[in-house]
Amino acid sequence: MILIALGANLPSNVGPPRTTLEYALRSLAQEGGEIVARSRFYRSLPVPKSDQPDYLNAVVAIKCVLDPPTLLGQLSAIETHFGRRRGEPNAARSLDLDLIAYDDVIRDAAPILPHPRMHERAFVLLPLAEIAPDWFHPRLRLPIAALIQALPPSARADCGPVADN
Ligand code: PH2
Ligand code: MG
Ligand code: MG
Repeated sequence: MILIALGANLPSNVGPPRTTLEYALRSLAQEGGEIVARSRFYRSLPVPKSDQPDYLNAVVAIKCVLDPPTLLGQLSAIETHFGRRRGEPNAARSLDLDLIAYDDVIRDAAPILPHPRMHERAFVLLPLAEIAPDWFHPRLRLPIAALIQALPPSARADCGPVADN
């Protein structure tokens, strides 16, 4: 299973975050990433806390024949297509597509796999648990339920599904 996390908290050249995420998924499918599952869309407070707009986040599982570096390049090209500008780390963005995990691959060169911060992020773990409740972190050797348990309670409170899914 290949897992991609989507996020946006600024409008893009096609519209508000919800529209951008839906278009980005369409692009991903057209570029050979067959989407096999999509979580609901979640609204989350920016991490770290800031006065940025709230994020819209989701996680999808795809099937794809590209190797991790090639897939990462394709995700980055889709971000650029939807007007993503590279700024400071954690700057507000119109589209973020992160490669979270690629089967059980553990990689120490870019793209680091699983994504090095995914296990600290409610906005990745909660949607991921929806589509892959049995997922197991191959490096930490922990199931997703344990990763969610380990989140601070506030992190879980700051992230929930939107009403209109
Ligand atoms: N992405 C970040 C930094 N902070 N916070 C939330 N809630 N959602 C994100 O997708 C996110 C973030 C860097 O990619
Ligand atoms: Mg990110
Ligand atoms: Mg990113």
